[in-house]
Amino acid sequence: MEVIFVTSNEGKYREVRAIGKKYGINVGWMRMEYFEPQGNDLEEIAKISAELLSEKFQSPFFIEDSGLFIDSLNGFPGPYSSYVFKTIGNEGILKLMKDVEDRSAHFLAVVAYWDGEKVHTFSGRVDGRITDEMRGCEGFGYDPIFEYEGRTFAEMGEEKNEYSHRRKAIEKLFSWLSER
Ligand code: ITT
Repeated sequence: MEVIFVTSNEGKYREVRAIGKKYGINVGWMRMEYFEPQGNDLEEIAKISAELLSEKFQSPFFIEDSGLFIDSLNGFPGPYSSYVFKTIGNEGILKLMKDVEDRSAHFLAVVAYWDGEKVHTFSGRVDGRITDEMRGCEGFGYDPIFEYEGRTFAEMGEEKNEYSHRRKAIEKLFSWLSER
């Protein structure tokens, strides 16, 4: 089975392709940016984005919207994670978190699959903490500052795929597709 993943983010695509292999699902990459409405609810954003995008596609596809939510910053950057990463990046987040004691945070991923008629969503979450400094050089985005059970995602390499928010959301999609 082949499914198309629409994303501009190569790091996301690589991870999803590796998860697909475990399910015998071949993940094709449609590399493009698409319109995402603003809002506070990742699931709503992913659903509307996929619906809008479906006007351009003849066959099924999925997108994935994700974000980093930091407790002591009331969930910031959350749905604005992409913009915040491009503007202040990991260094900016570490500055905001300087001397902050509560460093708990989570990643959330929402996958929105267009089946040709409607959108189905699947979500995944992983809890961890924000480090004091960047560690590790693998992965992408906020991986060097997100620690899960003692190691940052950027220090884990492929192992990140066992625990990540994306793994959990994508696994739900792939097992649902396998049962159909
Ligand atoms: P799309 O084309 O798929 O939208 P994007 O990079 O803009 O790609 P999002 O809109 O979902 O993706 O924004 C998510 C932001 O959070 C983005 O800056 C990512 O780098 C970051 N992010 C998401 N998942 C991550 C992960 O597993 N590790 C580190 N950073 C992550």
